[in-house]
Amino acid sequence: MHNDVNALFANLWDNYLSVTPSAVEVHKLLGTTQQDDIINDHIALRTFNIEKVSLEKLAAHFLAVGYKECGEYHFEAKKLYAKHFEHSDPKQPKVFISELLIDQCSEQLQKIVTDLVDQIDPDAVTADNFLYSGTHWSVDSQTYKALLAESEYAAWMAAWGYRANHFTVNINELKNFETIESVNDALKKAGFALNTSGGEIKGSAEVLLEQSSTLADDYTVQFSDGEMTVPSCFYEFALRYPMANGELYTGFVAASADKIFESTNAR
Ligand code: OOG
Ligand code: NI
Repeated sequence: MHNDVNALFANLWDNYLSVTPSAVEVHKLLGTTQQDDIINDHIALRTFNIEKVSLEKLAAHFLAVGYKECGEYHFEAKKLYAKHFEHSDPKQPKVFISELLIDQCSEQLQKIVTDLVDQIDPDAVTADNFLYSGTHWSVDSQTYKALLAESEYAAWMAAWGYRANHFTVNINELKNFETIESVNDALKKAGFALNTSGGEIKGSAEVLLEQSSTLADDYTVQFSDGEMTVPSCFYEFALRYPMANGELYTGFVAASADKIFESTNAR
């Protein structure tokens, strides 16, 4: 595991960019210079609730670099459970980790997912690079499609594995934009397709968090039986509002998160 939070995030970012070319365009559009003046509010990772690779196993990599567990979230219809983590340095991105509760899924899904996870070398899970190591299995396009019919989340995991599925622009820290509407307008004008599930803007000032996101880039994956183009990763935008004590809300909103998950659904 890393002991340097900045090294961990630099690797997560490079790995995310390698399959999300639109992220560079987002930075060009919203940053005042070319690149590095975007502050990320949070990132997210996904997994399965199988002991070997559970949410807790991913979380251990963040606890090792100074993160603390802060909130938990339930997504009944999608059969997901999630927690979020914060660093003692508020400039470090928050982290949202979810896991698919496979025991609530079909026998077929359980068998496919168990077969994938069985192919992971147990030592890989604690290695420095686990959170940006991608897939550890061979999977064919028919299996991907079988998963897709039951759970977009499971299919995404089969294709992409362990990596950040999004980074999130902290709108509060942008110099040229005040509102999420103005960010969304700039994105649409530049040709980005936004996730409209539950409306372009998820949440409100009342729940202290407004969020929007692009639809994931299309990217060609090498399955064991050939190539197929599938959704990869996306960019999210978050505007936080102050709580009664004047400090910005740092948590997530389950009803909004439920819709953000759909940013990796097929267009
Ligand atoms: C995470 C979706 C939830 C948020 O900010 O509420 C989320 C995911 O797609 O894995 O990122
Ligand atoms: Ni998010």
